[in-house]
Amino acid sequence: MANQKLKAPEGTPSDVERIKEESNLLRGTLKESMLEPISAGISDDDNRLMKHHGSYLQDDRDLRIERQKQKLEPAYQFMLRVRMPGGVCTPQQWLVMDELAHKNGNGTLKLTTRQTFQMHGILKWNMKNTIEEINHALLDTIAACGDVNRNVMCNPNPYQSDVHGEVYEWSKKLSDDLLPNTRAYYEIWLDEEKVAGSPEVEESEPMYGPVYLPRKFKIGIAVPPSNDIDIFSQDLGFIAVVEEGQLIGFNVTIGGGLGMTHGDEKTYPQVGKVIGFCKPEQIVDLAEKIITIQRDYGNRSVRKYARFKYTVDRLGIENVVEEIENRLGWSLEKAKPFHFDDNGDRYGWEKGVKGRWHYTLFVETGRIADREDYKLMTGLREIARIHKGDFRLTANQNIIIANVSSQKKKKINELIEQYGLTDGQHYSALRRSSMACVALPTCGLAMAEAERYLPELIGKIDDIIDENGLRNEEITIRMTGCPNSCARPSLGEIAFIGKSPGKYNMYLGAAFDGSRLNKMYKETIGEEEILSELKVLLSRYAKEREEKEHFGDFVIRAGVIEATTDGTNFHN
Ligand code: SRM
Ligand code: SF4
Repeated sequence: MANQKLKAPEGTPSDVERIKEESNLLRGTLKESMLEPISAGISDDDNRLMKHHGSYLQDDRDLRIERQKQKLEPAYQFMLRVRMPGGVCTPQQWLVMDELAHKNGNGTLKLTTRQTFQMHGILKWNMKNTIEEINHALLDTIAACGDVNRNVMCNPNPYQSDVHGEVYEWSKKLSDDLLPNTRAYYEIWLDEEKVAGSPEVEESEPMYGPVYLPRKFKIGIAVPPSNDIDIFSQDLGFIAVVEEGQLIGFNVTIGGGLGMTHGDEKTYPQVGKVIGFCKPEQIVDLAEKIITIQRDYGNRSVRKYARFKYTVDRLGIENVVEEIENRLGWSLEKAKPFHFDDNGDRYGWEKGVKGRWHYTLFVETGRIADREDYKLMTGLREIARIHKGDFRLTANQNIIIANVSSQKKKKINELIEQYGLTDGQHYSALRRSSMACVALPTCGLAMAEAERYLPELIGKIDDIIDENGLRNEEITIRMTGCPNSCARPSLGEIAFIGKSPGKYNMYLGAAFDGSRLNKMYKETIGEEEILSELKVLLSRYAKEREEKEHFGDFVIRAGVIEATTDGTNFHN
């Protein structure tokens, strides 16, 4: 029986709802569109569906104006995102991605903030064989984007302890169990015979329903004391609780999410709230029930108000928890104490369980490419050729060469040195703690540069850092080209969100452990002002900070900005 306290918002369903409804479980006319020979693009309707298959139609924005002048259609190309729970791949899979990036993409790979690969610049005619080859390598792109559950994140180093390994298995299980049922992906890209309408096979989406979710849905699992996956930014988060070396269950968070729209106060970033504790074997059931609540009560008229965080706020968290428990038929236990230290990565060699070694490499802005003076892509390819362990993509856009035996470590180290691959130790700790989203030239929503600009800006901030003796101070710094917040800027101690070319809103004061949002400090400023503001702030920080005080905490104590008031600090 429907819960009387809960109501879905009224309003005409958005166009995307119609497209999904008419799509015959995400098929639409995608297959035909991909074969259509005249345009390098596809229709808007098919592009909406394409996302659920892990891809977006984009155009090279650097070429837009020139092509308009020449009366050419935009330089259409596709971005492809892999589904890879916990960011784990084998050396063979790495080599396939590397080869495809050169053969069909723009010759680079992007390690994303949700621990997976993106390839850019794929032409329509190469999409099918690219997806086929990814699948032959036992990876896929299903549900990497779209109104479904996305890549499930988890702490990237399963060899850190047995619990880390166990948690990784749960992230895979969640990812697999929450996949859509439709065979559309297999028919369109992998030549599976059409099942829809055939009398033998009943195709349905018992959990998602025929129109899927009102919006994307994100799940992550953190293993304290590391909050490297930014648990509080997830729609649904699980915080591992370990007693005497055993995983006894998870604290559950709901309602996190960071996207917003400039100037629209009805949109906002928000950290998830802890609602209780469950046992490991209960998490799939719990995730399914929460997803069905978002399916039933999420906003289907206005997409920018449709994320689960808004559903939770509109319905009231107590009512949502009550509904979760009604649907489950059991109750969550009281949350257990937990503590996070930071939301960054630990670089360099580390020894894990079973005597295996792991090397975390610093990958600035997550871009795997060869530059004239830094052959990162070639170096990693050579490592993949001899590596017998695996690779782990981190949520901070870095990579772990993981599970290396003591014998292999020497050989891998030789390659690291030969190619000058770096764990970032010779950079400032600020640079090592940086993240930037893709933004220009591929992202259609970018208002300003991010990936192509942040490294340069940090070079200039580094001068101030050095003047003040702060080279080894870890301060998280994040930049995005727009307020959609793909590099989780609201959880950076210093953050920049693009407003227009060269102009950013500047934010300060997030917690170093990712548990408190930052606040806007200056609006629409350019490089000169950014540097002059930071000159004052960093010099004050160097002189006035208390022992072990993080920059994000300092700016609040010093009254530079006010603390956020929504009770977001979870220190126990
Ligand atoms: Fe994102 C849309 C890139 C993580 C919030 N994101 C996009 C699109 C697809 C642009 C578009 O819709 O046309 C970007 C593609 C750019 C390109 O050229 O590749 C894009 N998002 C990324 C990635 C690749 C950034 C990166 O540099 O690593 C990340 C891919 C993650 C993955 O592997 O799945 C990425 N996006 C995020 C995150 C961070 C996270 O999930 O941990 C967020 C904020 C957290 C959240 O969801 O609240 C995020 N992306 C968005 C939003 C805003 C959603 C909202 O709540 O309003 C959009 C826009 C949208 O969905 O309409 C968006
Ligand atoms: Fe694009 Fe904005 Fe996401 Fe950056 S934050 S990748 S500019 S959508």
